[in-house]
Amino acid sequence: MRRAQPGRGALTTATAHPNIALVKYWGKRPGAENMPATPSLSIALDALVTRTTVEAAAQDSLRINGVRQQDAKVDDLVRKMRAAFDIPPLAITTCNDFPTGAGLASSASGFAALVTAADAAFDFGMDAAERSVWARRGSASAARSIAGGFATLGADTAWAAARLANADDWPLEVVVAIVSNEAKAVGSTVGMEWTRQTSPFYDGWRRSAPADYDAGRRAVLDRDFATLAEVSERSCLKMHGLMLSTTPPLVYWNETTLAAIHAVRSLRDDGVPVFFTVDAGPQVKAVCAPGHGAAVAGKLASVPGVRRIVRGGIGAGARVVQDDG
Ligand code: 2P0
Repeated sequence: MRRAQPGRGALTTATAHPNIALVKYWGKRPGAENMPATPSLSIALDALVTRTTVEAAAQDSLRINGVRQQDAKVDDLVRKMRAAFDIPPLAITTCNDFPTGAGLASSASGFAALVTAADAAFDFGMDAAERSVWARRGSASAARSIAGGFATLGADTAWAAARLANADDWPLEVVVAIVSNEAKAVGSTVGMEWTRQTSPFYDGWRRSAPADYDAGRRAVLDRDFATLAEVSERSCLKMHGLMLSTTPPLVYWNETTLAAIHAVRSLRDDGVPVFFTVDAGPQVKAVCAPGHGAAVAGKLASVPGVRRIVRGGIGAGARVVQDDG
């Protein structure tokens, strides 16, 4: 067991961005390590931020967006970390500046910020790969929020996310169309397990995912927008086909989701370099080449049912910040 340094545990703050997968993960390998069954490729969203503080305290507590609560996944990760590190009772406070549990990857940014803050507060001395593995144990997509930028998570990265490229290398823009503020009815962990057990398409999904991953990686390395668009939409629609083929069915879209998808496709038909992706929730994320964000935001804002537009670029990895930072 690595020991926490005496006197450590002072209030420490970390931030992390959610990420959206362009090549999706859905389904887990057997075992307790929360290993995805398929590799994934993501971009971090700089416009959305989770801010998490940890501090040694008299007893464990968790506050999410100002509300004291219990969270089985947080409890489970803290328990696993305590088996490896000497960690006193912890006060964890986390805030998202976006809807929680609505398909905006709040668990990804949340676990990435938590592990990063705990590592710094107690001087565990983890490198980014170790933090990524711990974040993955909390929520697999969180592994990618540790890396930030364009991140990959696969067998080739030993299931610790790796940074494939930075925002500066290829400053794509992202426009998120918020089409619902409601928390999703079925969480990803449960939904994935239903899919694994019941979808007749699950084997095809698992077998075909590595080719999408390889094509997506290559497209990022080549800055090949058209190929990245094709691969990303294919991976997204394949995942939602898989979800629809699950018993009970996982229908994460609402009518505005589909209208927004059509709006993105029609923009592309008009020559705008843009593609869509949708995660385990109804929100539509449009990714476009640099300089096209305003046109994409304008089009999506005009879709009936779109409640809010969030525009941004590609964000950095999880990091420690000053308390007033
Ligand atoms: C992804 N999603 O690759 C896919 C696409 C949602 C749709 O990873 O069970 O929160 O905590 O590991 O990482 C959401 O699942 O699930 C997710 P757990 P996670 O981004």
